Amino acid sequence: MNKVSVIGLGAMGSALAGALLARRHKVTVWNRSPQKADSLAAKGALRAQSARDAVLASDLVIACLLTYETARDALGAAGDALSGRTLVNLTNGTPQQARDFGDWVSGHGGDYLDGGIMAIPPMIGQASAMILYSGSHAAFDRSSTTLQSQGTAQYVGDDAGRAALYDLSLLSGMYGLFAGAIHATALVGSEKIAARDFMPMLLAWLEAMMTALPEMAGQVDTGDFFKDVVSSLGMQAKAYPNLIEASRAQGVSTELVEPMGALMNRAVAAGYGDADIASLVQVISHDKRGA
Ligand code: FVH
Repeated sequence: MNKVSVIGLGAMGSALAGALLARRHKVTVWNRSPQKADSLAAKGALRAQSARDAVLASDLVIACLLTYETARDALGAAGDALSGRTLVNLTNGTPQQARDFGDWVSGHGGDYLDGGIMAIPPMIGQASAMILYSGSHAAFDRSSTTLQSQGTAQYVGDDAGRAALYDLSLLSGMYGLFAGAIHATALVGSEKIAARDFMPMLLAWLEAMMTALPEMAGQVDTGDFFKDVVSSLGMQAKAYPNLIEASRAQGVSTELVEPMGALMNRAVAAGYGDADIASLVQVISHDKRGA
C-alpha cells in the first residue's frame, strides 16, 4: 500500500483523495474545515489533526488548495516536515508562483512537483483527466504509479513553472472558446432562438474552424504569415465591426468581442492586412506591459 497525504479537500482535492482510496492507497487527509474529510474517512482515509501531521504521515504529499496564498497559509508551518519528502502541488497559479513555491520546498530539503489539472473533479481517476507535471524528474518517476492513478500524468519539464504555463495556456484556449460561444448564444437569443436549437450549428462551425489550427501553428513556427493566405486579416477587420454593431442593435453587450476587433485593427495598422489571422500571435507577443 502506497502512503499518500492529501492536503485540501475542496471539490478537486476530495476527488483526488477518492481516486487514491479507490486504488487502495493508504491516504491521510487534512482540510482547514475538518468536516470535508468525513466522507473520505468513511471510505478509509486517515484524518490528520494538522497540515504538518499530514505531511509527516507520508513520503508523498499532494496539496490542492484554492490559491498559492492559501497553500502558504496551509503549509507554512509544515516546512521543516517536508525534508526528504515529495510535495506535489496541484493548486492553480502562475509559473513564477510555482517556481517560488518549489524553491521554498527545496529550501526545506523536499522534492517539488508542480501540477496543472486539465480536468474537472468527476473526471479524476480516468484516462481522460490530463494532469501536467513539472519540477523534479526523479520525484515524478518515483511517484509515477500513484500519479497515473489520478489521470493521465504527463511530465513537461524540470522548470517547476512549466506545468503552470501549459495549464494557463490551455485555459486561455478554453475561455476563448467559451467567450465566443457565450456571445454567439446571446446574439441568436436576442431573436428568441433557443440555445439548444442553435448549438448543433455552432458546434459544426467550430469543428470546421478548428481544423485550421495546425496550419496556424505552422505559420507561427515559421513566422511566415503572408504565404497562401485564404482569408486575409484586412478582410476580416472590415467585417468584424458588423458583429459589434449588430450586437449593440440587438441589445447584447459587446464586452466579450470588442478586444478582438481592436487587436485586428492594430495589426492591420502595423502592416498585417494581407497576412493570415495567425499573425496576431506575433502582434501580441513580447508585450511585457503587465510584467
Ligand atoms: N474544480 C475544478 O473544476 C478545477 C479543475 C482544475 C483545477 N482547479 C484548481 O484546483 C484547485 C482547488 O480547486 P477546488 O475545486 O478544490 O476548489 P474549492 O472546492 O473551492 O476548494 C478550495 C480548497 O482550498 C482550501 N482553502 C481555501 N483557503 C484556505 C486557507 N486560507 N487555508 C487553508 N485552506 C484553504 C479550502 O478549504 P476549506 O474552505 O474547505 O476550509 C478547500 O480545501 C484550485 O487552485 C483550482 O483553480 C479546480
